[in-house]
Amino acid sequence: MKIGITCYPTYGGSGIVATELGMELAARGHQVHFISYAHPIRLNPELEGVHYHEVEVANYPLFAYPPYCLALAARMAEVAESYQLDLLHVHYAIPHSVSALLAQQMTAPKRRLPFVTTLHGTDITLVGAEPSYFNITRFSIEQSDGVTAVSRYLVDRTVEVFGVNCPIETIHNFVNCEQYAPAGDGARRGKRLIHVSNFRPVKRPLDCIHVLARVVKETGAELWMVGDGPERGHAERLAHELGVDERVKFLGKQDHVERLLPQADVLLLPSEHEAFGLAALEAMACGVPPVATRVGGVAELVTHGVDGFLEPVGDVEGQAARVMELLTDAALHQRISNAARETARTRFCTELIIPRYEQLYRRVVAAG
Ligand code: GMT
Repeated sequence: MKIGITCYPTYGGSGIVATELGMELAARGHQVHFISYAHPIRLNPELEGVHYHEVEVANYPLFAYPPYCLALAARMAEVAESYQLDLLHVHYAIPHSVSALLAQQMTAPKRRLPFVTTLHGTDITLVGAEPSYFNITRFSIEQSDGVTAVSRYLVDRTVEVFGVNCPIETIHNFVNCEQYAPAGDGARRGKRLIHVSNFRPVKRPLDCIHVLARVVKETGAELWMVGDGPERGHAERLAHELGVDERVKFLGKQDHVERLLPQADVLLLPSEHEAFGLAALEAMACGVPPVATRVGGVAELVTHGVDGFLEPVGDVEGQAARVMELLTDAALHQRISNAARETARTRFCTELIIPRYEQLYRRVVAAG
């Protein structure tokens, strides 16, 4: 098939899922066209079957806000016609599904251009629920030819918040278990915690510093903070205030987290909301147990006490207690690590999830 994919190209779960999906589809023989304002960070441009089309947003003094949504729609329609696309697949509803709807109408006289919208989380739980975006988000979801969400939780939230009555299919996030794998020698790595996020307040990165401060004395642990965003400065200051700055390394944005994760012992995911928790899945595939919060769709991935631990939001004492257990009890760590890898391999690997998208594409195209 010839598939157009649109996503946010920067660091963020939805863009990562869209990019990995596109590359997996190309590896299966599909022709994939990424349409966005910048080259998606994880996209390997050398891959056979992968194309990238940049959206240029012309500015003018009259525009207080350059109309990206329109430029994107026009580019989608142009690429669809030039490359005879079978469908568009947009990730994150706002504004991508609205642009796809416009592109569909622009191309309608010549060709049918169905589009699939994948909901990722904050497009529903935070941004989409804002009064100024509410109606258009609901409208563009209902107008989509296929809608998926990354967890059952997010399906329920979408129905609850927006009252949409179109079918929404749960297709969980996935991980390439060959690329994301435990360190070769199987040896314990030491006492290293890792946090991977875009450092937005919803991720509560400061909680990671509080957790480290509670375990550092007994364990001598260190913490790798991977990513960047608005909370980074606060996290750095807090590490200094709590006297653990020497034990925290801020690595900034990283393109190859699959090389960092296997070097850690525990992943910290203390988020306030999480529709799925891709960072936890990637860690689990590497055999790194997650200590996460019991929010949103995380429990669809992590089974408490089996392949990771789930604690309440903001309960840094509880999270620190779990980290202590994992860092001081080698048998427990090994058991949870093995189970985490097994969960990733048997429930969320690419071989299981990508065919679900292919089936949906075939259905949506055949519906015409
Ligand atoms: O908030 C983020 O972490 C980024 C956001 C995004 O859309 O870029 O992530 C969401 O999508 C990820 C991929 O599907 C999910 O794993 C995350 O749980 C979800 N984030 C939230 O719901 C906060």
